[in-house]
Amino acid sequence: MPVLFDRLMKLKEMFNSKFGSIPKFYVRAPGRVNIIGEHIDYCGYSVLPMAVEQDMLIAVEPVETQTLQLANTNPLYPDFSTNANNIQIDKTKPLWHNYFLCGFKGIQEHFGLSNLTGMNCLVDGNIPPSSGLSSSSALVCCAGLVTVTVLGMNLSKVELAEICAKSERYIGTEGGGMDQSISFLAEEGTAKLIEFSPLRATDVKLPSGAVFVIANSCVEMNKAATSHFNIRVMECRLAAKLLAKYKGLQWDKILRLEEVQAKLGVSLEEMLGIVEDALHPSPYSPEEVCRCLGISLQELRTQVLSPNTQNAFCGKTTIKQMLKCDTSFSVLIFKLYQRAKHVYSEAARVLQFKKICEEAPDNTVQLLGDLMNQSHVSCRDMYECSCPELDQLVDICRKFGAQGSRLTGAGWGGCTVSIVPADKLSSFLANVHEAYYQRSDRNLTFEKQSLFATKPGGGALVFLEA
Ligand code: ADP
Ligand code: NG1
Repeated sequence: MPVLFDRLMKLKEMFNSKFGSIPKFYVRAPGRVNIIGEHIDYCGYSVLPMAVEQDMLIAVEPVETQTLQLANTNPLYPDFSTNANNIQIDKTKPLWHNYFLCGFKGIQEHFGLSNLTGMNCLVDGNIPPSSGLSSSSALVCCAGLVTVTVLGMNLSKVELAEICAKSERYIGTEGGGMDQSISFLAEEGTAKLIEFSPLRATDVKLPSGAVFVIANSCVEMNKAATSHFNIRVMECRLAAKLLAKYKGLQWDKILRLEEVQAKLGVSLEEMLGIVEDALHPSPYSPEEVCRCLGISLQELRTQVLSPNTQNAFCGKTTIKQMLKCDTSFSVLIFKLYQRAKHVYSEAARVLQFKKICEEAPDNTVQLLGDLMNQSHVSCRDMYECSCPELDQLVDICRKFGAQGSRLTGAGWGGCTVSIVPADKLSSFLANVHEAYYQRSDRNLTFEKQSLFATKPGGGALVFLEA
């Protein structure tokens, strides 16, 4: 708390020199670390994250005019201002203020408001950006809570999480809702099982004999600036449709792999068998997908894929532009078997993880570590969302005492999370630091936050005074 208090005081001072007034209130929304359950939230499956201490803080003053003015304590993020009733979010450039605008617009649309007054906001974040700890969602959630507070409206945490999950998609990525849910629903001292449709969060008590350690590979990966993420979302959607068609379900209405399982009423293990029967390990071309579904390429583009996943084809923003983009379209391949295998097996690992935490057998830490290791292998080999630095870091963490280690968040860079027996923590930190971080070519902008033990933190909240 003293650290937070110091940050709030600095924010107040900086706000005063920037806007010439004192903030009326402050909002905080945390980042998160996903302990297990990667790339399955957008397939409808439960995930198991906890909030981290690092967060987004915003100092706010409502104003009489319609101008929304945004400033940031970090000079990397330039000032921005716009009319509060004409919010434009440019999907082609994920500039920082666009994440704020996502949260703002989500609330504005939820209440159907068109005559909003403006506000002055100063943002201060200490979550390493583009590192899988959800800096972007913390900013979207913080902005959403700022907007609701200025409007004097009331929304439940679940409603806020759902609105912010939907509105972050304005930036162009088709995320599933884990990050916004934990940012609002987190509670100090407990990880959460987050389930979707309907959204709910259940406490998961982590073992007392172990510590969760985050290590940053120092490779940044901005989801909205690349197409990796949306291509995976698209592959999962296509896999769901092919599996549904194979089993004689009405495939055109199906969007997520979880819906196939629910409609068939079978277990996750049985779904893995169905994937073996229905899909082949060699990649699918768009033409083969169309043949399997009995549709044309144009129908695949316009009716099966959402606007955000269509963009993944070639970065074109409209269908018209995309239809001209045949080269990028035909070089695309879809690894449907591998993606579906990852999703169904990862969904099962989340449930096993929770069960082990509840039953707490003598070898709990080892069993949880095994699941985390399996998760990393599946992310690396089946989902192909790791990178050489993450693989190296995971190996180093295991070598120096982690019972399990895996990439966390979207991947292709960013952080790992490891489960480390409490009595090995200090030697683990020293050895991993020496083995991974003492190289001069590592980008250590967030050096102090590159390697640290973390505990489940609390969720988003509003402070009236600093
Ligand atoms: P993450 O995994 O951290 O959510 P993303 O690549 O999705 O990564 O989002 C990172 C983006 O979020 C940054 O490029 C920046 O636009 C925004 N962002 C992160 N931290 C801050 C901050 N402190 N202030 C303003 N914007 C931020
Ligand atoms: P990151 O990039 O770690 O914030 C993204 C998605 C999540 C989830 C994970 C992978 C957004 C806002 N977040 O998280 O919903 O799909 O990847 O498990 O799109």
